[in-house]
Amino acid sequence: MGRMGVDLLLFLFLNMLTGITSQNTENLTIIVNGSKTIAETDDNFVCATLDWWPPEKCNYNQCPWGQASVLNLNLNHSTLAKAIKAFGSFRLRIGGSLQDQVDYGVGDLAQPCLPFEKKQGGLFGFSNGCLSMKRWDDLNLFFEKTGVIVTFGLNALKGRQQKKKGVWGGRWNYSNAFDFIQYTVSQGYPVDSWEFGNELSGHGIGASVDAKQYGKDLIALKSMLDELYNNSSPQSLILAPGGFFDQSWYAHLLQFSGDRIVNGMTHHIYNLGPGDDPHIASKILDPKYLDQIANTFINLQLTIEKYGPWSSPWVGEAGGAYNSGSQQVSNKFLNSFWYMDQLGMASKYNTQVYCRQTLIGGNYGLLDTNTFMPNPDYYSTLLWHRLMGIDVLSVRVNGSPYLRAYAHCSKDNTGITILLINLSNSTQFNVTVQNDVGEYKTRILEKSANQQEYHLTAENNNYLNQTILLNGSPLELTGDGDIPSLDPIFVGDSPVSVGPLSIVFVVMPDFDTSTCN
Ligand SMILES: *[C@@H]1O[C@H](CO)[C@@H](O)[C@H](O)[C@H]1NC(C)=O
Ligand SMILES: *[C@@H]1O[C@H](CO)[C@@H](O)[C@H](O)[C@H]1NC(C)=O
Ligand SMILES: *[C@@H]1O[C@H](CO)[C@@H](O)[C@H](O)[C@H]1NC(C)=O
Ligand SMILES: *[C@@H]1O[C@H](CO)[C@@H](O)[C@H](O)[C@H]1NC(C)=O
Ligand SMILES: *[C@@H]1O[C@H](CO)[C@@H](O)[C@H](O)[C@H]1NC(C)=O
Ligand SMILES: *[C@@H]1O[C@H](CO)[C@@H](O)[C@H](O)[C@H]1NC(C)=O
Ligand SMILES: *[C@@H]1O[C@H](CO)[C@@H](O)[C@H](O)[C@H]1NC(C)=O
Ligand SMILES: *[C@@H]1O[C@H](CO)[C@@H](O)[C@H](O)[C@H]1NC(C)=O
Ligand SMILES: CC(=O)N[C@H]1CO[C@H](CO)[C@@H](O)[C@@H]1O
Repeated sequence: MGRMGVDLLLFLFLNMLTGITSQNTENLTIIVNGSKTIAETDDNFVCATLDWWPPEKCNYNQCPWGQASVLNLNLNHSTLAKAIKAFGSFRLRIGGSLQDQVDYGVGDLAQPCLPFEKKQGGLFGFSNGCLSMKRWDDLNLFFEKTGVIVTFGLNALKGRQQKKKGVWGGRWNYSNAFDFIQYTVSQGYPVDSWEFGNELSGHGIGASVDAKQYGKDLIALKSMLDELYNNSSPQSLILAPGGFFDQSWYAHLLQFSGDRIVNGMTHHIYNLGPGDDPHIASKILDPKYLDQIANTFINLQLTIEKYGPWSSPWVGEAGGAYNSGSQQVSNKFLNSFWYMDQLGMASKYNTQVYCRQTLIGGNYGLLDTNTFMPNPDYYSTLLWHRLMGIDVLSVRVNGSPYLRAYAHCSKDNTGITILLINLSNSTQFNVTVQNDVGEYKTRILEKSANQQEYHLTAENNNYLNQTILLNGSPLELTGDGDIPSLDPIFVGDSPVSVGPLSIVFVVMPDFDTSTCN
């Protein structure tokens, strides 16, 4: 297509954005403070999980897991590899509810090594399951080929007994974990981080363990890693407890494990309620509702500052709606409003990594469980990964609470990138960006042509569509099955038009800050 064609399309697209709702436009100013970073994330902030649920896992009369388990996912599917490779490097956390029922098929437990089965009275209704070393080899080959950075969640219930309903006691028996990690180290498989346990903190979900015992077991895990890694290979991090934030339990864990044992305090977020909740859509579009979870981020940050400044917060698992997600919302464009807002909010409070439940599996996969096709959240998070750098800047919005804004230094570029989320279904915002130290608008004209915009919208304004549009065109795999390129539009030095129910990334290479290069 010639330059004329592109310009024509751009013209039509902008008219479309502004045309629909020209009757309802508000000017709005956002002020970015570029003089200081307020937080910093890990280089690989974006992360997703691979869970253990077998095909028999069902909720609300649906069984949305198919063959998407660590044990049975088709690692040869070309879309899977392409989708991961598009990130350059991609964090994957292996874990989930059944993690504390996993045996590793090595040493004493090499045979028999069987998958999970439905079991009356079993935790979460399932028996123990086993990860064979053949499957672990296949997974690691796949990780190496696709550029995956691995977090592996260990079974932290091994050796403990149920004392009373839901409460488990006794020491962790690490002998099987020892054999597994020893095998992993001997094969040279790089595990970035070992996470200890899943949802055993506080009152627990299926089971809970006392923070004091948990802390002691983490010290044992640390000395085990010191021994096995033997200073020869780069040592992995320790993450814990991979549960729901409970202030006193988390504080106790840091106190009882002690200095420099836990590198990352992982917590889980399911703030949209159960997957069959009919109000998920209205919760996502309600700025007051979205703000509620900020308290969790703030309190975790304070707890770490006070009791374990050597550690940092991670979101180890977040799926929005729990019990496998919502069939109506989790795989639709609307979910990106929750998800992008979460990434923005989490990074403001120093969260290092944010793992989305799931990469694939359940209703909340970034990829569709059956077809492996990318869902809307796949594309929005790919844009985040490519555009948002690690340094977080503070932003103030002067105007409607329905326009939410986050700013980071750009990744691989000068200046800043702003994420704008318009929760309003009726108002278009014309957004002017100001630098708190001066007028951003005083840039010279030639430079302003560098401003790049990525507008994400839904087909026919239907936010429950599974197709996401970038700058007016649907994002679909190419004829060769590749992830499409994600191209910006250049609109020059005008306010940014943020249409109703849209998500916009704006890259401003000429935004002058003292902190971003
Ligand atoms: C909005 O801003 C434009 C300039 O970008 C200005 O012409 C217009 O008067 C403003 N509208 C309102 C309602 O303030
Ligand atoms: C911007 O950040 C700097 C450094 O923290 C602070 O001194 C200044 O007051 C901030 N400006 C605004 C408008 O918040
Ligand atoms: C995947 O590919 C490998 C070789 O690349 C092959 O050994 C294996 O059987 C394949 N698995 C499936 C499920 O197709
Ligand atoms: C731990 O489990 C192994 C089997 O995996 C068993 O041989 C060993 O006796 C157990 N250790 C303790 C202290 O119970
Ligand atoms: C640790 O490394 C040293 C020197 O590289 C080696 O002699 C020793 O066997 C190693 N120990 C273990 C437990 O691998
Ligand atoms: C906007 O949302 C409100 C409720 O959230 C609804 O009543 C109204 O019909 C919607 N308007 C449009 C134009 O879709
Ligand atoms: C908002 O921006 C659009 C596109 O630049 C423009 O057509 C419209 O007049 C602006 N509205 C206001 C109120 O400034
Ligand atoms: C969703 O979008 C697709 C393709 O863009 C379109 O064909 C379909 O009709 C839309 N579905 C709904 C329910 O709006
Ligand atoms: C001021 C404004 O635009 N309010 C609307 C924001 O969007 C929600 C739903 O998306 C509407 O309910 C409000 O009326």
